Amino acid sequence: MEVRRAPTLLALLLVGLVTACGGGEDAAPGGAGQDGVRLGFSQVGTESAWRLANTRSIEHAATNAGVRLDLRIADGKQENQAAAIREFISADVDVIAFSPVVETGWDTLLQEARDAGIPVIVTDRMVDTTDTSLFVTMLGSDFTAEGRKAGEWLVEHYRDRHGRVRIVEIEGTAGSAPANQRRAGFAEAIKADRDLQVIGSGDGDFTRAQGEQVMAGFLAAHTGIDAVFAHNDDEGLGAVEAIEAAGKRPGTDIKIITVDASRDGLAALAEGRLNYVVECNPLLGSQLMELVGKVTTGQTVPRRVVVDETAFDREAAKAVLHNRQY
Ligand code: GYE
Repeated sequence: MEVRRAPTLLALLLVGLVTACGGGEDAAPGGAGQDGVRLGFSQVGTESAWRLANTRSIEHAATNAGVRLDLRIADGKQENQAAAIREFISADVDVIAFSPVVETGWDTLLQEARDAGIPVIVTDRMVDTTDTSLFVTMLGSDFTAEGRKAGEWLVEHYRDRHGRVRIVEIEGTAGSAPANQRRAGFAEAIKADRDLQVIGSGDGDFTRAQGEQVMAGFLAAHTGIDAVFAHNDDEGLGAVEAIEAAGKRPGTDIKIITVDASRDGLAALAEGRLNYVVECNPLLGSQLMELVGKVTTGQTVPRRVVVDETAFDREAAKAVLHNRQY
């Protein structure tokens, strides 16, 4: 396996070695056409628990399948992804896969890959392109459905309450598919009850630190916030800290809904500091390797592969927490 990484990632890799042991989902055997295939994969960054689990999943699945993985981490910058993808093209890898930081601005690059005859698999986050034949398939979650599930929980929770419900939204990275689509799905669902109103929204960049900062700003600017929709667990956990620092009880005085269902998110839910967590599964490695095998052996693949997901309330979180893989 050819893996080039920035030295700063060493710490993350060590964490990966420690926590990877139970990794059943990545145990798919090789032999499905992937052996020896050279895959260039451009990853978004290291912003969240989800992202670290996703990277680990892809690394393990590549090892198991005998795929020679060239992994590049873009530190949340589109230009780094563009540079990595151009290097993959010059190195003439067999397949390129990437999780685009933001949705737009990929057409030229995808065209360059096509001109070089290298198939591209989009994973996790969708691209917004004028020509969808520029990539062979997209493997990832339905973010709109995730946002909808978050909104539906609020509609249900406040069903018997009359009067305005003040919601603040901590969004994911501006311009990213999960931020755009979770926002849209959520807005669509809360339309069912006119009392539910988003009174503020800010970019939490999918990190705990930024989530905390954005929430502190909301608490300073608004009184009587009832609920928070954070686009991922990390932001939601940052919001928990800001709420506690403001002398309020997260989960009780202010309801919090998040997305991902990482171990930390579910632990906070089990403790009652979060109220509802929508699942977004990062363990995409073995499915990605399967697609890589099919693409390189000329088999047809579906245009879109959607990941199965659920959502958790407090009791459900308690039930799964003990063997959560990420
Ligand atoms: O929800 C967030 C991560 O693209 C689905 O990115 C992914 C999102 C995930 O940083 O935690």
